[in-house]
Amino acid sequence: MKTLLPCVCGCLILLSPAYAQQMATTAAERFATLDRNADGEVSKDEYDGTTLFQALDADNNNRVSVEEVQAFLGPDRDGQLTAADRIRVADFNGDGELSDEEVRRVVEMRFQSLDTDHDEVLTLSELQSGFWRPR
Ligand SMILES: [Ca+2]
Ligand SMILES: [Ca+2]
Ligand SMILES: [Ca+2]
Ligand SMILES: [Ca+2]
Repeated sequence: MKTLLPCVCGCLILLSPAYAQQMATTAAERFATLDRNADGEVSKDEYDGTTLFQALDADNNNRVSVEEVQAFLGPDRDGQLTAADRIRVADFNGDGELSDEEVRRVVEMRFQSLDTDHDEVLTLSELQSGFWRPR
């Protein structure tokens, strides 16, 4: 996967110049986990809860923490849910972290609402800005 990163990063910089620089490389790396054919976008086929969970769970302890969501989404931006808020939206059992089951449950309902330009694929910026909206 590492060798594909320059391509992915290049696409992201074109798509989102404003915050591409402050976005951690790790977010792009994790997006690349979802983007299996490395075209810089995540299609419906590529977007599934298990893969997203793996992309989020940076330390592979089978729990997604606030910090891991934060790292994936990048810095909080004005008017958006914080990483902690987003965890709460999906955290059905209220333990403050997400299991793969909780991630999958949310993901199943989410593709359409994340795909804000309705081109049937998700960019990293679509994924980050819409991730776990309350509705
Ligand atoms: Ca793809
Ligand atoms: Ca973890
Ligand atoms: Ca939980
Ligand atoms: Ca789209």
